[in-house]
Amino acid sequence: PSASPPDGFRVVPGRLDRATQEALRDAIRAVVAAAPLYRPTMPRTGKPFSVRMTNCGSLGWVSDQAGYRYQPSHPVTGAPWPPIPPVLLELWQELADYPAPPEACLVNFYEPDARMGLHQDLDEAEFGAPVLSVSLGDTCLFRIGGAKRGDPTRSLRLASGDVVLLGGASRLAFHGVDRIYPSTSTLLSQGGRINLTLRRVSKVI
Ligand code: MD3
Ligand code: FE
Repeated sequence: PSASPPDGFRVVPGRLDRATQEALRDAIRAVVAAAPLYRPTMPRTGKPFSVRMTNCGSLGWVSDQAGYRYQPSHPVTGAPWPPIPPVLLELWQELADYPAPPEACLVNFYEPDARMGLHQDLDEAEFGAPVLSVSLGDTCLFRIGGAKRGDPTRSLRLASGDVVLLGGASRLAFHGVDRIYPSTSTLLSQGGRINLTLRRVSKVI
């Protein structure tokens, strides 16, 4: 049986039209030119992620053998992260219902065989802000459960242009990406999936 969605979980299918997706794709290309995708490693084990990542914003999420954290610069180049594209800041203003802008935009790039195991996002100081997710490119199978690892989960497909808001109780829900459906979008010429997550990291005083 499929679980009921946690409170505060909101999916907006097809929120971005094709032209906006193309503009966002091009903006993310520019971000990646300034802050190259890199492959993070797991804390302690050093096992590489199958997802490649980069960030834009004043802070970016990184993972290496020392742990998970937010930092102001790229772990490989040492350069500050590039700014968050204005179209994403506008989307946050419209949908997040939070009185301050996002500080971090994590860019996840999935090749067809990439996955993200079930996890919680706990590295932010502010859990009162939602996470806003934008999917671009190939469709994925996304899974979300409850606040405990063993809680029942529900699976849904996220397609290019879909926006998801994770606020309220859903902010602390376990979630992951079980698979990518190859060749389900023409947005990215080389295929694959991009997920952008906008996050508030520090509390607003
Ligand atoms: C539910 N990314 O970057 S986005 C992540 O598709 C992450 O790349 C996935 O999980 C991806 O941490 C899922 C949707 C999402 C993002 C953040 C959440 C779901 C969430 C935070 C709390 C609960
Ligand atoms: Fe997550």
